[in-house]
Amino acid sequence: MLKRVSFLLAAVIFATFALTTFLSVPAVAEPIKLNYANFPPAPTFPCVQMERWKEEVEKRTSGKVAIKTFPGGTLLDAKAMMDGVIGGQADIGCLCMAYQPGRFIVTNATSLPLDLPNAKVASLTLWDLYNQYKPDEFSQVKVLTMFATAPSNLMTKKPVRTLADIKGMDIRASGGAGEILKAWGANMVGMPMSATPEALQKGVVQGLFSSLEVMKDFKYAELCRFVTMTDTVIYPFAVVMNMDSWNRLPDDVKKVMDDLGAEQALWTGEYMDAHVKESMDWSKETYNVEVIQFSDDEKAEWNKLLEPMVDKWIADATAKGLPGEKIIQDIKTISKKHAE
Ligand code: DTR
Repeated sequence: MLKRVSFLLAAVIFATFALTTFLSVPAVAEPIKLNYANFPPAPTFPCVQMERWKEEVEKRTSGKVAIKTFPGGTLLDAKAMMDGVIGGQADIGCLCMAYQPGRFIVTNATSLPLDLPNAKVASLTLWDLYNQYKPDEFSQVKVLTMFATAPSNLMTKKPVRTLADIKGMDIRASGGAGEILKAWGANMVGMPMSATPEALQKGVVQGLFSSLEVMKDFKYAELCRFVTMTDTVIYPFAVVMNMDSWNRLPDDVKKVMDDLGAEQALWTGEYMDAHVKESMDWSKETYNVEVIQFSDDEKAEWNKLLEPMVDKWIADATAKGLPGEKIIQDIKTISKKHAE
């Protein structure tokens, strides 16, 4: 009897040992949770790229990281983005650098009239430029990626065919591109994209100046039945991360994010270029939007008015101790390389 009890006891001890040692499932670690803030509504391109990045990071880290996204300014709005991320209100934030021309001088040089041909070339150029200069204004954050819009065009309620048509017209832009509208004689009304639908609805502005994917994504085609192709400047964006949140990440997660930097710039540029085409097809089909193309002479007149802008930027940047001339030259060289 005693023998049987001790045998049973030994069997139980052995089974427990075997279960815990060989069969035990390692405790499932809680995923690292990160908040990602964005300012425009969910269907727009900054948020589409955000969802793509989230999915890729979660997939490539095998669920080690869980990212919660906040589109539509629900966590941080356009103007609070950079400081909100520095201060830790969000772990990650997407910002339009062109909204703060004086804060991001080097990277905003890409939004000068330098003929960057499309979002893909502009995004790759911007990412290279950032990595070459690593400007001080980013020293408090980890930069995860950068990308740019397609070139900007005019979307208006009334047709703009000549410089006389745009004179005095209230048109919305933001940041450095506002100077372009002023140079053409428009009355520039400055506001971020997120405030524009209401301004158009209420008639505060008669049109806007931006890349054309917004005709569909914000349904501007409903109100703006005319598009004038100026193919002017791109807008540069950055995705930045709070430095403490970055430093807390394990090395393998950091590597996944680092490896995604250039890839995400390319993905977003290509997405944007394709989406502009889709948006314009939709606008023409749904609202019969007219696309106005300049003659060569008309285009030359419009471009001439922008010529002083680059020289002025170089002078201002140089006065602030930056190699203004070299930055412009580098943008031209890098973009030419990517365009080829
Ligand atoms: N062109 C800039 C930036 C921009 C272009 N498309 C979107 C969509 C959502 C937010 C910002 C932007 C602008 O006009 O603000």
